[in-house]
Amino acid sequence: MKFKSTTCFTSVAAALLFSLGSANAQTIVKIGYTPAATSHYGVGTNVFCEEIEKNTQNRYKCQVFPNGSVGGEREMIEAVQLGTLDIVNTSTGPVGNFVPEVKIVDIPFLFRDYDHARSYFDGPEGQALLTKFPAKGLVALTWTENGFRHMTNSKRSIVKPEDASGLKMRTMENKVHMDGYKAFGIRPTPMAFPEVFGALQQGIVDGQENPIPVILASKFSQVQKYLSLTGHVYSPALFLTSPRFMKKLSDADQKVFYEAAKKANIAQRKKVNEDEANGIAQLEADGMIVVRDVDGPAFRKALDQAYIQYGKEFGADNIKKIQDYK
Ligand code: EAX
Repeated sequence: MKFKSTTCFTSVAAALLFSLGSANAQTIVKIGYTPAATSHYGVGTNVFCEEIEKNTQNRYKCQVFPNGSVGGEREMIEAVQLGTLDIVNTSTGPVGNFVPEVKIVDIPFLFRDYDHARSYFDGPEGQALLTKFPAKGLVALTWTENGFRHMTNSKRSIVKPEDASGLKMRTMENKVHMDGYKAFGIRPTPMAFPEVFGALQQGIVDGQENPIPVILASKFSQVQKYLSLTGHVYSPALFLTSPRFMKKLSDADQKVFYEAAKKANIAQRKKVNEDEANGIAQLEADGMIVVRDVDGPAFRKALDQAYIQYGKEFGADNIKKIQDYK
């Protein structure tokens, strides 16, 4: 008798707890990126998180890992595939190693300016690239933006490729970039982003290249004297998750995540615009010597041979199609 009533009580309590639990169930979404929380990645990610929290009535909540605190971009993409991280806001730096179709967009001097790049990625070709990810255990929620990359170093002002020649520069783990930079005479040293500040500080490398928003947020002015506005390559970014993660969401929640990513992209690009407008003066005020009148044609010319190689690898027509995209 006693036994029976205990059992009864236990099952009622369990049922009650279960229903309370499911009413309040909150799923934590782990999301990471390499730059600081103050960066354009931080701005975009915060908008994403606010949107999913608001539009799922807090059934989903972000746990954000900025500063490469859970790894560099390659490691975070692997973690997303494995399911130990839910989402990464990453540049395309290492992405071509996972989804080869993306490599073509990393060719130096492919995009003229922000309008060109943004309209390409928002257009049918850019959107079609996003469909290549599921086959590789990834889902691309949206393109977003890192920005046009510029060179910094501790040795000298770079105006033309000869000035860059011989410098040991940290690059992303991206062969398309490295092939181009070799043509400038640079000695490329691929390295994950979380190691870059230390490597610059210790003189393991002379320089690095990144967009203004990254240079700012990473305080590279503390360890680099010279900034040249080479704009030698556009660096796209992506919100990546996995098919496994998406399958756990209802159709309505999937829509919320896609819409949140779109809003995040708008905010992230806006922060890039602001940093482009104000950041260079800030870096000068921080003591950097800035070269604005870079010899663009000489840098482009230095890539003639590399472009022949790119043409063989990606198809000269495909490259031209992107360059001519309107
Ligand atoms: O994605 O690794 C890099 O240089 C990237 O530009 C940076 O982490 C932002």
